[in-house]
Amino acid sequence: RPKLTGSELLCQLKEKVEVTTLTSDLEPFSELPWASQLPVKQLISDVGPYKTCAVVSSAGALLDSGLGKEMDSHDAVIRFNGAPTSGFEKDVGSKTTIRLFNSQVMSKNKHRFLTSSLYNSGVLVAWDPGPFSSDLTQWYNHTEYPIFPQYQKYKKLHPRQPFYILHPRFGWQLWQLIQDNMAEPIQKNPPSSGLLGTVLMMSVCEVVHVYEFLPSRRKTELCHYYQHFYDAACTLGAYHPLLYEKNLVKRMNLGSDREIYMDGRVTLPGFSAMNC
Ligand code: NCC
Repeated sequence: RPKLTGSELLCQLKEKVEVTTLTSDLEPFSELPWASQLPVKQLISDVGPYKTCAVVSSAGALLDSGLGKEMDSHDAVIRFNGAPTSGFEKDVGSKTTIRLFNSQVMSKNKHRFLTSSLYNSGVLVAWDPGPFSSDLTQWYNHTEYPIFPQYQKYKKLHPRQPFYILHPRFGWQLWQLIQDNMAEPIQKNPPSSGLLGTVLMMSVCEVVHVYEFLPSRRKTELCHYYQHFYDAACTLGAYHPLLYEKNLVKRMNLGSDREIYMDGRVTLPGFSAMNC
């Protein structure tokens, strides 16, 4: 199979991967008493469109980047899991338009999902690894973490805050695209929150800048900019096919290698701005 060029890859992404979220009319949810807590419409029809967007990874290498102002100058900013801005504004900015997190964050006590003010503003988006078949009933009965009970509790506390749940099909479509463009078999786990969020932003923004997903000259084993914890797997991947995700993003980057090296910045076109 011939190796696709960057623009071919981008078009394949636009054609084959759809950012789908759960809506109240979807089975089996439509039959459940709490269905009305789910959004009526898809995230991508409710959110944006934005001109410029920033995707801020949680990598330790963001420390001392001094890129906070640049990140905040975008129309929308997405952050991940429990990544804070308070105390780190100089390096990661302070604007949070969308927060995307995995179901561990909603369930493990240490994250204080129901009470922490971190989650109380902006658009929330959650995901949990579903079965490869993306069968919703099968997933509903065997989620990895209790995403649905936690969702209901949160919605009771904050009924007006927009809160979406990603359809597992989105993650697996993205996984398939990665696999289709790699010479070797990759681990069968969904892509990381960082890549899910990047593709989400490509769906609602004209231009997307991704920060420190591809490691810059500041590359470090420090896992997160907000924690004293060192593990190279945070940057290279263990559970997630992170190395392959990064390979794909490197191939799709419209910016220069120097920008990656100096600032860890990647530039991707939004789907609406692409001619395929
Ligand atoms: O670490 P995590 O991700 O929260 O980071 C968010 C996204 O930033 C990118 N990243 C992060 C660190 C780093 N050194 N390099 C990076 O490129 C990745 O794209 C990553 O997705 C996740 O994807 O949801 C993940 O979540 C954590 C953890 O669950 C949460 O932080 C909550 O504590 C996972 N770690 C563990 O389960 C121990 C991690 O594997 C993936």
